[in-house]
Amino acid sequence: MLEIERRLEAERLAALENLEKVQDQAQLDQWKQNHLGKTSVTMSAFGQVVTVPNEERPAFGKAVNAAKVVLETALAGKLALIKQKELEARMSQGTIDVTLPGRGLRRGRIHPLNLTAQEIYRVVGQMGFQIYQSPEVETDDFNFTFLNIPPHHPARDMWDTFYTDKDNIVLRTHTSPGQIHAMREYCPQPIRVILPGACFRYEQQDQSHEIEFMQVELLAVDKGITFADLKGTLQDFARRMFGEQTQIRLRPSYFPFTEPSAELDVECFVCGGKGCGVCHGGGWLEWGGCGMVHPRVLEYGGYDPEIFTGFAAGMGVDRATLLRYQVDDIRYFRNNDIRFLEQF
Ligand code: FA5
Repeated sequence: MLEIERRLEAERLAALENLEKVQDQAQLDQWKQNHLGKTSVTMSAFGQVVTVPNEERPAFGKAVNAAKVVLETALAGKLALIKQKELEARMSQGTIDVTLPGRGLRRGRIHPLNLTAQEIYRVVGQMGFQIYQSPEVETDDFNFTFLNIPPHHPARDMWDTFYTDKDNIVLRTHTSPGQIHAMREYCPQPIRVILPGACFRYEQQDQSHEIEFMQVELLAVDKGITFADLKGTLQDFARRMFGEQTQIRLRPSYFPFTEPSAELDVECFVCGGKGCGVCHGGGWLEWGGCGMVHPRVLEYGGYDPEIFTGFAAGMGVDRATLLRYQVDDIRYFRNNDIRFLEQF
C-alpha cells in the first residue's frame, strides 16, 4: 500500500469519527471544510495523481475517488438527520405558524384545442349528431383499404402515417376509419354521428401542419340523403360555430372514400372575405374535406348502396382553433408553454 493510501484510510476513519460528534448545521459546515475542502487530505490527494508511477495510477485514482464518495455520502446522511432533528424541535416548540395561509394551487385550464372541440360538440349536438369514439390506433384496412384506398393506391401517400412493429397496425391519419366502425355498429339503422379525436401524419411540420392534430368527422347515412343535405348541414354548422354571417364554399376535390368530393372553405372571419394576411389575400380559409360516402365504403360498412346514401366531412380542430383565436402557428398548441396556454 502506498503512503498516500495509508493517509487516506486514516483520514477516512478520523473524518467519520468526527462526524459522529457533529450536532448542528454550523458544525457540519466546519466538518465539510475540514474533510472535503480544497486543502483537505482527501481533496488534495487528487492533485497528487501525477506524482504516482504510471502503473499505479488507475488504482490510486480509484482509491481517492472512493474515499471522497464515502465522505460525501456520510455528509448527506448527517445533513438529512440534522434537518429532521431541527424540524422535530420546531414542531415540539410550536414554532410553526399554522395560521399562515397555505401555498396557492395553480388553477388549471381547459386546453384551447379542447375548448374548440367542446364548442363543436355543443353545436353539432344541437343539430342532432351523437359523439362516437373510435380508436386512434387502427389496422391498415380501416385506415386505408375499407376507405377505398387499397394497397399500392397512390392516395396512400397523401395520408402517410407512422407504422408499428406489429404487422398491419398503424396510427390513424384521419378520423375517417371511424366511419366504418360506426356503420358496422349501427347498420342497417340510419346514422348521424360526429367522430372526434387525435390523428397522426408523417408530415413536415410548419405553421399549419403538425404530426399530431385533432379532427372531427361528421357522418350521416340514411335513405335519400343528397349533396344538398351535406351543403346545408355544413352551412348551418359553420354559422352556428363562427357566426350568423359566415359563408362557406365547396371546391371540387378528390377523396377516394367520397364521390363526389369537395374541399370545405370558410369565409375568412378576420377580414370578412376581403382578403388579409390570415387568408393569404384569398378571403377563404380551408377547413376540411367532404363528400358523399363512396358506394364501396357503404358496402364495407355493411349498407346496401342501392338503398342507402350518406355524406361525410372531416374538419381540423387545430386549424379551427388557429382561426378562432387568431394564433399564427399551430405548433404552439403542443409545446406545453404555460405562457401561451394561460391566455385561454
Ligand atoms: C382528410 O383527412 C379526410 N379524411 C377528410 C374527409 C372526411 C374528406 C370525410 C371527405 C369525407 P385532409 O387530409 O384534407 O382530409 O384533412 C382534413 C383537415 O384536417 C384539413 O383541412 C386540416 O384542417 C386538417 N389537417 C390535415 N392535416 C393536418 C396537419 N398535418 N396538421 C393540422 N391539421 C391538419
